[in-house]
Amino acid sequence: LRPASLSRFRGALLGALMGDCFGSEFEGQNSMRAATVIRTVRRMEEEDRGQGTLDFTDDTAMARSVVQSLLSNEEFDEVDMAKRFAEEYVKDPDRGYGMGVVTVFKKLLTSQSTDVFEPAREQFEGKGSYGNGAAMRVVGIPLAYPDIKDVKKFAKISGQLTHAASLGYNGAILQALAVHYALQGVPTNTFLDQLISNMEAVEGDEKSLADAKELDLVELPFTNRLKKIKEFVERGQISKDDVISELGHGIAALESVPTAIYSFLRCMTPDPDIPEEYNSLQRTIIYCLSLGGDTDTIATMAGAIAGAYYGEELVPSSWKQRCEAYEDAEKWAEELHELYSKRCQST
Ligand code: F2R
Ligand code: MG
Ligand code: MG
Ligand code: MG
Repeated sequence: LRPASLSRFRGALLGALMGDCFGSEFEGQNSMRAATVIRTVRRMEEEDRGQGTLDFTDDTAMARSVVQSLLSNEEFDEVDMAKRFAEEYVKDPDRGYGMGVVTVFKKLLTSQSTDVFEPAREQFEGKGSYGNGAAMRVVGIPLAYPDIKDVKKFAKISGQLTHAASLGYNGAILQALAVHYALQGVPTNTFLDQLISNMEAVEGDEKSLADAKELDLVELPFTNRLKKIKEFVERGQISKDDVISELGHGIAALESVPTAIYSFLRCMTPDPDIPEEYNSLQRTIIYCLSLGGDTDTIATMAGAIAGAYYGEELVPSSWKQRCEAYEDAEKWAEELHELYSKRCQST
């Protein structure tokens, strides 16, 4: 296994943080022209340091718990991770958590059961959540595990702590795979082909097939959207309305993870609506914000992928320094890089 550069690790965690902090200002709005987003972004950039920072939301709060759990145990530990999610929620409940997931935290804190997956299974009358909360926080997994089998396995299990529906945890697997391949610098076309072949297998299991059917979705829904992305990338010039209607910009994993991946790929080349003073990583985040809807989450996922691909060189300090606790992201990126490199040597 090839060790990836430290710059890519820092890019991934800082990209995710910037996406969340800048994106949360736009969460729940309609799509808008890039020029409108940029006017607000300029104000956000220009605020004096010391005037306070842009706060991160639940996306980063939970991503931090994933990373801290992986670093302090040097292994995936579901009991420890669940405890961190719940304790972090109690410490700061006003980070904009999903309406449903809060019930999971409360049960984790009071339950006598030793099964940490039980509260998640009870969500939505036993159907489990298909929200994007498992995907939005998963970046630490592909930064801790170089082996793709581990990436898939631990993205799934970490997701199942809150999201028992296959559409929830499969979204986490897809997002983790996207960061994994971005970290390796895999070129555009191979990137999508790899995601498609992996997701075909992931979504081909009994539960994923049954869940898709139950929700009246096409078979292999994530794979299907990845194929749509391929078509969009080949065609070019896709309108925001088409992106939103075909890929989504909502709170469900299926309505947001593919959109984040598309945004990353689309923004590899200049966009006539976004000034060239913004680099590819910034362009990716700005584009996500312009889609409206679940902007913090789509931008945090796209930011993680783009940051892993371009590395820290494209993280402008003017953006980074506006974000709450950016120093933690830098420190933890180094520690994850060490852990990842150690694992590369032992395989
Ligand atoms: N919660 C938000 N945004 C809304 C409010 C933001 C802020 N307070 C404001 O005022 O602007 N954002 C955050 O939530 C998303 C992640 O959610 P997560 O962790 O997946 O939570 P949950 O509750 O499990 O799922 C979210 C919603 O999806 C619907 N849903 C999920 N599974 C369902 C099912 N099986 N059946 C029916 N509905 C289901 C529910 O509406 C859930 O509440 C991120 O955007 C994060 O930023
Ligand atoms: Mg503040
Ligand atoms: Mg959020
Ligand atoms: Mg969100």
